[in-house]
Amino acid sequence: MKIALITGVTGQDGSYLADLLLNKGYIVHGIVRRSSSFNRWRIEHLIQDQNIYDKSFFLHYADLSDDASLRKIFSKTSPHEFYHLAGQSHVGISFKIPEVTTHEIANCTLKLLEVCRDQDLPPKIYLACSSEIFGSSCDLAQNESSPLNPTSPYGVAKTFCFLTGRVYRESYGLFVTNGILYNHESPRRGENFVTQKIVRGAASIARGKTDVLELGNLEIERDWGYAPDFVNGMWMMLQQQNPSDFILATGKTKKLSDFLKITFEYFDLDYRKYVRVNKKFMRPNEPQKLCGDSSKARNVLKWKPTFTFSDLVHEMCKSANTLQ
Ligand code: NDP
Ligand code: GDR
Repeated sequence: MKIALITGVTGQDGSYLADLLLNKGYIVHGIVRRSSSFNRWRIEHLIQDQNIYDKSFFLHYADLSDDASLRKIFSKTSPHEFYHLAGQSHVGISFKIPEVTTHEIANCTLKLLEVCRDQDLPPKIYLACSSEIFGSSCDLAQNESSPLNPTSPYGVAKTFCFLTGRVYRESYGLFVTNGILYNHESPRRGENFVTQKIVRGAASIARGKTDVLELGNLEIERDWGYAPDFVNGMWMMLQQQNPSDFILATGKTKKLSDFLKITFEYFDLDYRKYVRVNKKFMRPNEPQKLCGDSSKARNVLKWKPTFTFSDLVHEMCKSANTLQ
């Protein structure tokens, strides 16, 4: 029976990954940190399931900064697969808290690679890299060999993580796979990412609770996909014989106005009447457009997205519509 360890199990991707691995018959260990209010809503269905919780799904307290607890969890669980997803994940906020962002994404990833190296049987390792490593790319669609040109503290830290993963693979023969993932969204997306902010904002306007949605840069274009598709790709990467780097992306770039239009139409509204720009949500710098070329993942892993852009927006709108 395969054993997996996930950091960031309470997040969007970690929660879908736990669902996927449990469905495949894995024993899943997730790392959670202490916070003043409980934030386990994404894995609540697993915690409430008596056939799963503390039988095939286990939670362990730790923090990326707490070396002793992390080492103990590795000794106790001996994972075959290690999915490292935790860390400060908001690009805009990385400009406000650059040190903690860099510490969590760069230093703590390095530390975890060292912990893995010290295991008698090191696990296969997945590192959560990001399209933000390409930043303002000169390539129309980026592939695994595109130049690295990050534009935020978050992007720089993920670039460190990406390059360090390669160094540990090539120097020590560790199975380290970098997943370079483009934006992926879902009803479990955090509330301060733009897609969730838009669908929840539109739902609130439709219910008459608010009459305006304030956003930052409306001119950007992103390659938005569906999170469960991407999590499936993470698992596929660790089923390979050899480690490598893979881009996961739909290859189709959409404007923010496309997302707004489909969302507000779902609620029978015209977004142009409600959206205002507030400089508070602008970033000092960012890529204007990102588009991923996932040919390698499609050819080698046989991965492909199952959701279209409008499937994704509608799924998120449907979920936001059920909230009070
Ligand atoms: P989320 O923000 O939803 O989840 C982040 C997770 O990391 C949460 O479980 C959070 O715990 C945990 N975490 C943060 N800091 C610490 C810490 N110091 N110690 C322990 N746990 C911590 O992110 P996503 O699920 O969307 O993304 C997963 C990973 O993939 C991230 O590394 C992100 O940067 C990367 N990524 C995401 C993409 C996307 O589009 N979603 C695209 C490319 C990369 P808590 O719940 O307690 O806050
Ligand atoms: P991103 O996602 O920065 O790409 O990082 P986010 O949804 O935060 O922003 C996407 C784009 O929308 C613009 N934008 C706004 N963004 C937010 N959050 N709030 C706003 O009000 C707003 N108005 C406009 C942003 O400027 C940006 O261009 C996500 C995260 O999941 C990262 O962890 C991951 O690495 C990348 O995707 C790929």
